[in-house]
This record gives sequence, structure tokens and C-alpha cells, in this order.
Amino acid sequence: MRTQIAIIGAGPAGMFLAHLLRAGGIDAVALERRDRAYIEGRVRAGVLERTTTDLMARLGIAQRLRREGVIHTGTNLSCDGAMFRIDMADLTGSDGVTVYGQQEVMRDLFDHAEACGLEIVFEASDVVLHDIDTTPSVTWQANGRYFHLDCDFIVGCDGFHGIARGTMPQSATRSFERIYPFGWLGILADVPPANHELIYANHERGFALASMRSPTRSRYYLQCDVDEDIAAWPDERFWDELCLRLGPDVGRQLVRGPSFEKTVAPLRSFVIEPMRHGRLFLAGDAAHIVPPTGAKGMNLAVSDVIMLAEALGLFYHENDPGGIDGYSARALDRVWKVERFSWWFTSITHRFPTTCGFDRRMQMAELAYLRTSRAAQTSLAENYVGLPLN
Ligand code: RFL
Ligand code: PHB
Repeated sequence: MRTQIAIIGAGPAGMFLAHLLRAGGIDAVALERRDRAYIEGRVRAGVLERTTTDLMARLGIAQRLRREGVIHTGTNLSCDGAMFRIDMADLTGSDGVTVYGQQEVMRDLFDHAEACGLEIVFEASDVVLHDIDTTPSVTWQANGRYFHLDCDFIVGCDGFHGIARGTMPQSATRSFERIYPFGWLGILADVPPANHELIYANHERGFALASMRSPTRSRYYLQCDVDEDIAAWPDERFWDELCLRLGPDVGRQLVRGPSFEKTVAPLRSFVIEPMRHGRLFLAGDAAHIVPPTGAKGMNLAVSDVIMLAEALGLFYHENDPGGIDGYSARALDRVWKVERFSWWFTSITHRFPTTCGFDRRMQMAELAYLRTSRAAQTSLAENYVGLPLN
């Protein structure tokens, strides 16, 4: 078998890339370890930047997004229960962001892939990349059979725990990492959200986030220990703690109900440089991780693959290798800015085990500055709605 681009992983990065390549007349095959239902069931991102929603429109997969996505023109910060709003639309001259779950995005991507006959191999096990410096190929197993695919390039879109990044020689790469000493305990519940927009809360007991998936489905997070025992968090304890951290005004609006999803996610910042070795490119979580505080992970995966698809288009249609040669530097320039924002937003909103009186006062001063300074709010807003593609 032969194709131009072998894509490893059919998460947001892999599927957006597959669609972009198809739209650009480039052949691709995506290999995915899991099945479709598993990927659509994974509860993850909730906030889409304009770049992501524009891309969905360009690919012709925005019908449901237009009907069901909820535009948020502002977001809210709270410090020990006192809340203030950042009017993102006014500050940036944009629409703001769209609340539409990653699960819905994946469903739209897969439905459209089926309709236009994109080649996705689900449940591909033992995926191995070969000869990434010369004439690349990929092998895998499925249904008890062994497969071999020759290609021009491989793109690792296989997430943080994938295999593509590890195929690059260690001597040719450098990675940068910060592991945060806490996680997020997240729940979903079919109750109306406590507030019509998101609330990022810094409380002395720890961070809390009030988010949503729709007017009838709420998504809430509490900062917790990395090795938190979920069994120690029956719903009532979760709601009580959330009420405390969001403060009495919001707490009074909180509608409680049974949760149907409860998981702990660790928080990490990570970048590998460069994002290309030989004929292997990396995109999305395979190359970088941000803590979820800025709602950036999936959006960053999208901006990577937009840049990569442009570069591959130049290579195949204009015979110009400039795009693929510049891909890593161009993508990393934006990645580091988003890493900075996600790290900063995490550091002013979370309780660190080492936080001393001085650190806490610094956090409170950051939030007090944000409450009153249009310049500070504009900086947050332009990052939150999404930096332009460089
Ligand atoms: P994914 O989604 O991890 O997909 C990688 C795919 O590769 C497959 N795979 C393999 N396939 C074949 N062979 C192998 N050896 C393979 N190894 C792995 C996997 O099965 C999988 O299907 O990476 P991708 O595509 O780069 O997308 C990244 C995003 O999923 C991620 O950044 C976001 O979910 C992060 N994130 C958020 N992003 C946002 O933009 N906005 C948000 O509001 C937001 N909230 C969040 C989040 C992530 C969270 N968690 C749980 C980590 C909230 C949370 C709690
Ligand atoms: C979510 O709704 O899952 C969500 C929203 C905003 C974030 C992170 C996650 O910053």
C-alpha cells in the first residue's frame, strides 16, 4: 500500500489534518489505535477559538456547531468569591469564543470523513514507524493481519502518550517540561450551569472552574491532588466544595444533580523542539501539552495542522520545500506564546503547596490589577480568544 501522508492518531489533530489534506488534493491515511466510539466518548475540551470554528466552516462541518454551539463574549474571574467579568468581545473586537465540546467536534469530523470516504484505520495495534530519515513507511496489525504502508511523510498526531515522538533520535531533540503539583477533578452533570458564562475561581482552598456543554449540561472542575481518590468524592462532597470555592453569590445559583462522569486529569506543560525530524512531523499533543486552564490544547492542535497542511500544499503543488522546512519554527513560535499564557493563567489561579503569604498576595494583586486595568484585561482577552496565526 502507498499514500502521500501517513497520519498516526485520529484525534482532533489527525482528523483536522486528514480533512485539510483531502481539501488540498493530498492523499492521506490515518491510523488510530482505538475505535470511533472511544474517541467520541472522551470528555475533554469545551472552548473553541475562532480559528477552530472558522476551520470547521471552511471544511463544511459547521452545521451543528452553528445550531448548538454557544458563543461567549465574556469570561469571569473570581477571587475568594468576588467575581468580575472580562468582556472579551469588546476588548478584542472579536465574537469571543464558542462553547462546543470536543466530543461533538470529533463526531462532526468522523461523520464528514465517512461521507467523503477519508481513509481511517481504527483499532490499528503495534503501529511502528520505519526509516523516517529516508524512505518512510508504517506497519501495524489489525484483525490479526499485518499491514505495511509506504509514504512520503509521516505526521505524528498521536497525543502525549503516542509513539511518534519517541521515534525521533533523542540527540536531535530537546524537551521542556513542568509538572504541576495538582490535578483537576472534573464532573459532568445534566443540570443548568450556575452562570451563563465560565467562571475561573481562585480560592484559598484551591482553584475551581464552572463551565458547561449546553444550557442543560454543566461541566465543573476542582483543583485536587494528582493522586486524588475519586471514591473519596461522592457528588455531595463535590457540590459542597464547589459552592465554597465559587463563593456564596454563585453558590446560591448552583443546581446540584447526579454526575455521570468523574475523572482526575494531571496538569503539565511540555514542548519538544523541533517538531520535525527527517520525514516525520509532530502536531498537537504529540509535540506539546498545556495545562487546561487557558482552554488551549485542542485549539493549538488545530493551528499546528493548519500550518502543516499549508506547508505540504506548497511542497506538492508548488514544488516549494520552504513551508515544510519552516514548519517547526513557525509552529513553535505560536506554541510558546500559548504555553506562556496557559502557564501564567494557571499560576495566578491555583493554590501551590509551596504558596507562602507573599505568593498569595502576588496572586491577589494580579487579580486586582486584572479587575481594574483595561490593558491587563485586553492581554488576557486576546490570548483567550486565540492569537492570530503567525
Ligand atoms: P489526542 O486527542 O490525544 O489524540 C491522539 C490520538 O492518537 C491515538 N494514538 C495512537 N494511534 C495509533 N497508534 C498509536 N500508537 C497511538 N497512540 C495514540 C489516540 O488513541 C488518540 O485518538 O491528541 P490531539 O489530536 O493532539 O488533540 C489534543 C486535544 O485532545 C487536547 O489538547 C485537548 O483535549 C486539551 N483540552 C482542551 N483543549 C482546548 O482547546 N480547550 C479546552 O477547553 C480543553 N479542555 C483539555 C481540556 C484536556 C483535558 N484533559 C482530560 C487532558 C480539559 C481537560 C480536562
Ligand atoms: C471545559 O469546559 O471542559 C473547559 C473549559 C475551559 C477550560 C478548560 C476546560 O479552561
